Amino acid sequence: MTGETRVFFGLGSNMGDKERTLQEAVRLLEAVQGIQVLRSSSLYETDPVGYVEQDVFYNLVLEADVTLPPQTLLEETQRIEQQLGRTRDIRWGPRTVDIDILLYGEQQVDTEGLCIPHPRMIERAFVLVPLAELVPHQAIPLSTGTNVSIEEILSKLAHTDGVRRSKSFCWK
Ligand code: PH2
Ligand code: MG
Ligand code: MG
Repeated sequence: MTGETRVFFGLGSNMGDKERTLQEAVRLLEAVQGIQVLRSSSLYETDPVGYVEQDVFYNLVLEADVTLPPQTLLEETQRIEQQLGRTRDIRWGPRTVDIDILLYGEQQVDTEGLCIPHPRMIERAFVLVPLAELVPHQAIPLSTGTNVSIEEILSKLAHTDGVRRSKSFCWK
C-alpha cells in the first residue's frame, strides 16, 4: 500500500449533455478504489483551443487523493473515457469527455503515453483558470527544473477571455 498523493485532474466535454457527462465522469472516478475526489472547481464554458471548428467546451478541475501509481491511474481514466463514449478521431477534436492527469503530487513522469505535469497545461487558460480557483499558490514543477506558482503562470497568459465561469459544479 503506497501513501496518498494529491492529484489534480482536468476534465473537458463538448458533445452531448456536457454537464451530465462531467458529473458521470466524476461519479466514475469516485467509484475507483484508490481515488477519493475532494473538491471541484466551478464549471467553465470555454472556447475551443487547437481545433476551433467545434462546439464550446465545459471544463473543470478536480482535486483528489489517490493511492494508485500514475500508470494505473491513466488506465482508469482511459477506461472511464471509453465507458462514456469517447472515440479518438480528430486530435484536439470533439469529445464526450477528456480526463487529463494534470499534477501527481510533486512528481514528474515522462513515459510513453504519460507526461506529468501535463505538458500543455501551462499554456491553457481552460486548465489554469479552474486550477487557480482551487490552489492558486501551488507550485508546478517545470521541465526546466524550476517551480512556478499557478497564479504566476496565469498572470503571464495573454488571453483568458475564452474561459468564462458558468456556475458551481455539483458532483455529489
Ligand atoms: N481540449 C483539447 C483541445 N482543445 N479546448 C477547450 N476549450 N477545452 C478543452 O478541454 C480542450 C480544448 C484537447 O484535450
Ligand atoms: Mg486534454
Ligand atoms: Mg486527454
